[in-house]
Amino acid sequence: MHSIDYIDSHTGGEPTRVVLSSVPGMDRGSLAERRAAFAREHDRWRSAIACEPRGSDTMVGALLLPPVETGSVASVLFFNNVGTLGMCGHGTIGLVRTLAHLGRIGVGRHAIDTPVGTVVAELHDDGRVSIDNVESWRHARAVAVDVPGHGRVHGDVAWGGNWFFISKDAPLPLDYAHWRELTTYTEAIRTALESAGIRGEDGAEIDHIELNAAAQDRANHARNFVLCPGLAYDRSPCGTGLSAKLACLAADGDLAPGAIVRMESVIGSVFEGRYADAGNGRIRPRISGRAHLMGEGRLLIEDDDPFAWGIDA
Ligand code: PYC
Repeated sequence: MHSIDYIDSHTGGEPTRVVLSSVPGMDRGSLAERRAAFAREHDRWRSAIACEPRGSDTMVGALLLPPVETGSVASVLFFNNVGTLGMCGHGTIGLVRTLAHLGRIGVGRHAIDTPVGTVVAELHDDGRVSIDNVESWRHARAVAVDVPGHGRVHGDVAWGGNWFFISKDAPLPLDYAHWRELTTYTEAIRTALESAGIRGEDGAEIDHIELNAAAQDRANHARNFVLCPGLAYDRSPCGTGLSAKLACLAADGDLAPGAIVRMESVIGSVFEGRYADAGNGRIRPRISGRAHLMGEGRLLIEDDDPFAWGIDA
């Protein structure tokens, strides 16, 4: 029998499962190499932790590792029901809440290493968390893609720690009541991008699709719907998606450095975003939100359980 200690939190409704136990093969190499090794050789641990019956398609796992950079407090590898993630904004906010709960960090700034770079998290004294995310940029503007059943859809391709296609072309209001139709629509966009060979830099797959619309709450500036790689929609306003959106707003000259964007998710949870100019057409986004603890415990993996390693394993 294997056992895995974890702490669950949610950030704006999107869950994060911080994995405190060690997983085989994760003790050497750069974080990018460990991410690749986790996917290649230890994928059953991902599915055991994130997939049903212990997890769900919304679950983001956060494998907690020792820091690799001098001055960092921790490293983290994020994963979900289908694979690994470069960065995860809501997940980092959940990780910071968890590290504070464990007494490993206090109020202040803390560097955290990820496979796509080091981010700096600030735990505020009211419990909110701000993340200075990895540098983000727009790769391509107003890309057109023909989506079967929906016609031509336009959007920007941008990096915010993951690759996003960001569009204002939405057939329906971005309401919780329409999450099924919006999921089907954004999945069709994703398939069409893949068929058309539209990718991010260096041929990277665009595995997140983000729709943007006006906010429904007058206190906010915009609302999004984000389809995650495993085809669940993000309950939070998606920290890496907001970072990518800030890069597009900056590239269009529609948002000044330091100006705040309050982004609602499709369930109405809110992240605040702003950016600093990083030069060369890039920005350094700062995303703020709040996570709440939900549970802590020990996952058990019995050898004779036919679904020991998760339903997709
Ligand atoms: O907050 O960056 C994020 C995120 C990515 C996937 C789910 N949430």
